[in-house]
Amino acid sequence: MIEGVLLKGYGGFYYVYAEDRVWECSLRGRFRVQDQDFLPGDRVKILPDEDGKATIEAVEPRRNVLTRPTIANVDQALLVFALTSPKPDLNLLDRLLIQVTNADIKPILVFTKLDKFSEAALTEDSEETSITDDYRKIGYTVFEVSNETGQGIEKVGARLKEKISVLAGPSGAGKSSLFNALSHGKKLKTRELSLKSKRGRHTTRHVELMVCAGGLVADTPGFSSLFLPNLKRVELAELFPEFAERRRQCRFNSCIHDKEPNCAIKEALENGEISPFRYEHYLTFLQEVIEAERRY
Ligand SMILES: Nc1nc2c(ncn2[C@@H]2O[C@H](COP(=O)(O)OP(=O)(O)O)[C@@H](O)[C@H]2O)c(=O)[nH]1
Ligand SMILES: [Mg+2]
Ligand SMILES: [Zn+2]
Repeated sequence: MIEGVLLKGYGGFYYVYAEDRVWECSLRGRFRVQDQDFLPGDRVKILPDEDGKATIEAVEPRRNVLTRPTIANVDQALLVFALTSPKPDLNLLDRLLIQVTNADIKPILVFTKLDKFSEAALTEDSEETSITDDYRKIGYTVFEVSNETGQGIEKVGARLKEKISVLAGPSGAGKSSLFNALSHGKKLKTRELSLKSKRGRHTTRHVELMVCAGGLVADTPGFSSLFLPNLKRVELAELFPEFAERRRQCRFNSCIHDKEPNCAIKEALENGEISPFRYEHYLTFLQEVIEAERRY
């Protein structure tokens, strides 16, 4: 038997990546009887037959399950945002960071359109280069790339090897273009191509993992808004790393860094050690968490 990872189920067949190739698999009878569901990302054992196909014989327990898109055993999420056109929606980025971190998935920030951004920075003096520095300072892994020129692509590719990754971010940020720049095989439709084929903007239809830069990657349709996961107010601050590391210097143990006196987070904000936009987003999310608490 060989160990592999399920890429997708389609039309009663299952496609499994194992030993550097994709196997078309059917299910052992007992799985059908048990009505067990399979998800992309499931680690399976397959038994090859004479005609190069195989049957799925066993499934490993899942380490985690991401919803929307539904994928099992996700190692990391590439949060893809354009540096410019469109301007990055940092509220959405911080929301995705909360969601991904709370699901125990490592976030990797990838800012695209570096080529356009560099041009813009030459013509007008822009202050936005500091966004990437802001997130690096907090401790996040941050890459800046151009899917057009290939700048920075190799470094991102090196992070994908032997991992299961998902691409998330708003539509138009360059997720499909990034996937194409990273992979040397199968190409995904980018927005331009999809408009040509008159099929609308939502070209990314079903969930599937694809082989890319020595790892497995799922492209996702763009998120435009996202609800926060079910959190308590103290848990929210824990998901802001730059707050979590200072929170024990707050006067009150139960400090939620809002109106309390002697708050280490507000002091760090005043000293310029915490970015104002991060604190602003924190307060917005805190309000949402408090409102959600009231509803239950
Ligand atoms: N100049 C430039 N354009 C890009 C870059 N990445 C994506 N684009 C363009 O941005 C548009 C949206 O890209 P797409 O990959 O479809 O975004 P998605 O919706 O996130 O999958 C397309 O017109 C791409 O050609 C980049 O790094 N530089
Ligand atoms: Mg796309
Ligand atoms: Zn505090």
